[in-house]
Amino acid sequence: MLIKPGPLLAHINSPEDLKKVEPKDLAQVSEELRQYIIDVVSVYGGHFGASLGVVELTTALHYVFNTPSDQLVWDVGHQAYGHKILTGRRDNFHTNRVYKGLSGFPKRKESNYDTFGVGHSSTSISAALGMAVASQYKDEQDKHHIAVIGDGSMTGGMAFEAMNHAGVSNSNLLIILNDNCMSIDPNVGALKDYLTDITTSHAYNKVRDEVWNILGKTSKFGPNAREIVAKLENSVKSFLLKQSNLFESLNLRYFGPVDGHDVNHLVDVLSDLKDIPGPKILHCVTVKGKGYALAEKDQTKWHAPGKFDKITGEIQKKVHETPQAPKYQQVFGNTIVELAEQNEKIMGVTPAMPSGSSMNIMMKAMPERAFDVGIAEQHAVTFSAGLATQGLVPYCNIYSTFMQRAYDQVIHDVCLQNLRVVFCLDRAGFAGADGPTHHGAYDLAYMRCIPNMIVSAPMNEEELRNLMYTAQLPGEGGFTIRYPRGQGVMPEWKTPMQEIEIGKGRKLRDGEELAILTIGHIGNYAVEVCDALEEEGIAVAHYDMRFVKPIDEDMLHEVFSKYRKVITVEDGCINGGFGSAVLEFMADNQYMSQVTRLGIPDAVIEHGEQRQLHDECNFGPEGIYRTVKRMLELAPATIL
Ligand SMILES: Cc1ncc(C[n+]2csc(CCOP(=O)(O)OP(=O)(O)O)c2C)c(N)n1
Repeated sequence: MLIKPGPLLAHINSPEDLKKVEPKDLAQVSEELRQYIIDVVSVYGGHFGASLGVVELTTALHYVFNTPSDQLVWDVGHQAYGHKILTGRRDNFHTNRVYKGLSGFPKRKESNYDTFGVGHSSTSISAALGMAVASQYKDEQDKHHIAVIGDGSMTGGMAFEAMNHAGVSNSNLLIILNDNCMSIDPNVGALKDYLTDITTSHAYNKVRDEVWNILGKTSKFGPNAREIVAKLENSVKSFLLKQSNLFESLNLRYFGPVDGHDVNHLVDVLSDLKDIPGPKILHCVTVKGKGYALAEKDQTKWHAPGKFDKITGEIQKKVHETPQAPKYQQVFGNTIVELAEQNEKIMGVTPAMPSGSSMNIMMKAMPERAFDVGIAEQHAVTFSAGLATQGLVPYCNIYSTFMQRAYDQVIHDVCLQNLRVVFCLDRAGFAGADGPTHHGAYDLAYMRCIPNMIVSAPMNEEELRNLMYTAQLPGEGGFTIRYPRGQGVMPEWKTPMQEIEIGKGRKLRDGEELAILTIGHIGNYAVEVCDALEEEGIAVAHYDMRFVKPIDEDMLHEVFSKYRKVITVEDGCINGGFGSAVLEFMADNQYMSQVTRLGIPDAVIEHGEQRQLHDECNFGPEGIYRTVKRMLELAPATIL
């Protein structure tokens, strides 16, 4: 479907073209950019509200700064659609997030204007500071370095680590705080309150006015009153700002707050800031979803709504003829409440993903027992460890990819102290259209090497519930349960929960020559393959191992005694993951079977639908089927 840009936008193929636009027409360019984002995202899907909120800012930044020589870094990057459209990718923009198309986030490989690859939050200030210090070192004095970071991302510890460094760096860094009071869900924490305070109360301005009024009234200083007040005002200002402004206290010059939707004012302010050297911050107030009424009203829903009818605002839903299985997320959200009703020690923790993980169900039902701690994975884990020291049982739900941030906390704060913290790793395996920054590819490998850690993955909803039930029974150490984004396989999922023996797998069927060993939801592909093979008269065994650690050694003894051909399947990295655990067992126990490991190869796998990516990596049903056939043709291994 051809989507036509507005008349001005149609001629903008680069920031050079944008700079030819008269200032009076910038508002129209912004409006056309907004409309184009609405037109494309409504048809093709993607992130939505965040990009609408920074349309004017994006236009002003590319108008004022000399990109790509000036380095513009977007935090997270889900708001950079306008940036992509203005920097030569307008006509490809309909391929955004599609297999082999544009990435949904800035990506260095994709464009010179994408100065830094993003997807995980709170990295922009560090990256831009690194660039600024490099420019200083190379004596490139004229270069500007700009980090655009949302108030949600500002809650991440890295942003503060970077500001702490920037404040003593004397580098040419401009931080733009895009403050829309929202993360994906409403932003949380004391920083949010602080930002609202400085936006609404203007403590400094109030005091200045009071000083002026007092002096004006008494007119003690006669005709020089104005001059004296100006002097006094300056010293009061610098004193008060240092005292009361968080950013000034960190040695960053603070400007704002400014209206982030007044493009001409933004152009003036940014032009002025260009002349002010050193690290500085501009506080910009914007509205997430600006210009699309429904998105302004329900900002969480319209963060990434999928395809929708732009006129009616109706979001497309797939129509199914048969009852559908629920999403794992939904099962998690309902099950944790069910468990918490029975066990008063259970607590819920999520770093900024209440809706995505469904922890919002518990936050609503039991607000005093479930916490959104902001985009703060490290804190989420250590906070959970703290709860555990007091005998509580925290369920810390973190997307697999974001858990990478908190690895040391898992080792140092949870496992070394053998504390029972339950890690529910959502979005494990391929994240789909979000791409490599979001794939949960490494968790099996990075969790299984830690002592005092149980690593499990359910193959269906019943298994997820049973694992969640088992994890809250008395026990020690970390307990990881990882599951993918999306639907399970059991429409009737509200099964009574029961304990699973830790480290015990399930034999799903016997075979003759070959066994398939799977972990987690991906095992359902093996079921399909075994069914198809059975119809051909080939009996292949299938074991759902459930646990990568402790791995079911009795079951593996059975497998390697009986089958000389084994295939392992996982939707995690093949290096060091589940298949590696099986190979280690085989070597350690002197077995000798032919083993093929299927999983995510040692490469960056780009974005696409989960199924496309499984097929690309050869562990979709066809890949497993082909592998079985190939292995059955192999001559049996001989011991030399
Ligand atoms: C480390 C990490 N944790 C969680 C996320 C998921 N996430 C993506 S966008 C977002 C909200 C960001 O809020 P903000 O920076 O204010 O930008 P806005 O969407 O409001 O424009 C979150 C939590 C992430 N990208 N990275």
